Amino acid sequence: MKLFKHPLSVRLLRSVACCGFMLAASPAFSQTILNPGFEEGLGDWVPRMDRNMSSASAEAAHSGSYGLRIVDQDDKQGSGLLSLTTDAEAGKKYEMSFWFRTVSGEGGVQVALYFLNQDGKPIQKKPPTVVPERSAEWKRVSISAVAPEETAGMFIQIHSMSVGTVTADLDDFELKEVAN
Ligand SMILES: [Ca+2]
Repeated sequence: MKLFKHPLSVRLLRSVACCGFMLAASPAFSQTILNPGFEEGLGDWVPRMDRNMSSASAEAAHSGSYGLRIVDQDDKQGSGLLSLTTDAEAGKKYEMSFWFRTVSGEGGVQVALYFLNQDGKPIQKKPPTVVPERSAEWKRVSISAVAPEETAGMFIQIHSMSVGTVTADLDDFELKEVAN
């Protein structure tokens, strides 16, 4: 029986998140993604090379009071936001979903699901990634993937692509095991 949230581990994860993908050596990850609807601002999300492009905004809410708004006005650089790592097991299939809409701009936003080994390192060079099509209306986007061998955890990366500018809203993330 694992704890839903282990405060010390979460602090460790936060303290090392600035240094790339090195996460806590002895994982005690939460079982589900924390703050999936941005109701607590960017709490439990980790900006990484974000350039202050990601923020929680009432205008970006699909449900609740807040959502994630990405304002990328730089046509050479993009945003970066990571979820905390959650439990995952090799061989199990996981579905990541979220709601998305485009406010303005032609640039893309890519959302990737990284699987990590026990050392907190990404296993795949090219993680499962989805780039939602432009849509002025909210739409649900999902992707599923089987966790590769050696998987010990997983996290979500939200990145507005470096080429092009875009303002986009994302909300109501969900990450769950599905039938394989
Ligand atoms: Ca929300």
